Amino acid sequence: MSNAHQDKKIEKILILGLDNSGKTSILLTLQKEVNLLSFYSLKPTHGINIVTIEDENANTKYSIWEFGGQKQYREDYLKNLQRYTQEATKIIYVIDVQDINRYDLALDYFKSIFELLDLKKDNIQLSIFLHKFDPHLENNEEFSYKKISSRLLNKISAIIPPGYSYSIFKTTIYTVFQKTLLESV
Ligand SMILES: Nc1nc2c(ncn2[C@@H]2O[C@H](COP(=O)(O)OP(=O)(O)OP(=O)(O)O)[C@@H](O)[C@H]2O)c(=O)[nH]1
Ligand SMILES: [Mg+2]
Repeated sequence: MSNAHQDKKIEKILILGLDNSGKTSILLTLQKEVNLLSFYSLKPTHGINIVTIEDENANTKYSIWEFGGQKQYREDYLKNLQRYTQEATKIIYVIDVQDINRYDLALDYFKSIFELLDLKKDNIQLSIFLHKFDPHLENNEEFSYKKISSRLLNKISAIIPPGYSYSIFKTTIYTVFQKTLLESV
């Protein structure tokens, strides 16, 4: 029997963000879920949900840890954060871009996480997903680069110490479906 399975590199990725920001949905898209109904019937995640995804081509196994974002859980994680980040290679922080009223809460949670971690020392990459950036928002003034910069981007960069590199992505479950449609033509 081949031992290729054991040779796979394991990457531990943590996904954090407020409740309802779209973390489980992002996990589903990573698992190549294409049935829209699966996204509509989602329930809040209780505690931590760990999913393993294998990438045959990259010979890598991803262990993805979703941290259910409801308030009672958030407080708990912050008490034990160092334990969870052990051996993590990447943190994805998800912000629901459509939930403008909760931007400040999302930024507060981000700040609390960041203050407890030494990402540079632990060699953890950071990505921020501005999620639910659905196609119809692209031409909406409320979500223009200027508005997003003053409400989110500038505040994010003020939280992150200078010299620490991170990536910010606009994400939405809908482009996955658009892509699927195009590819199948
Ligand atoms: N418009 C839109 N809705 C989305 C998108 N992604 C997820 N949703 C919806 O947002 C809701 C919450 O999604 P979840 O993935 O369960 O959110 P979560 O961050 O896992 O929530 P917790 O587990 O409670 O922390 C669901 O009704 C999804 O269908 C998106 O890209 N666009
Ligand atoms: Mg969830």
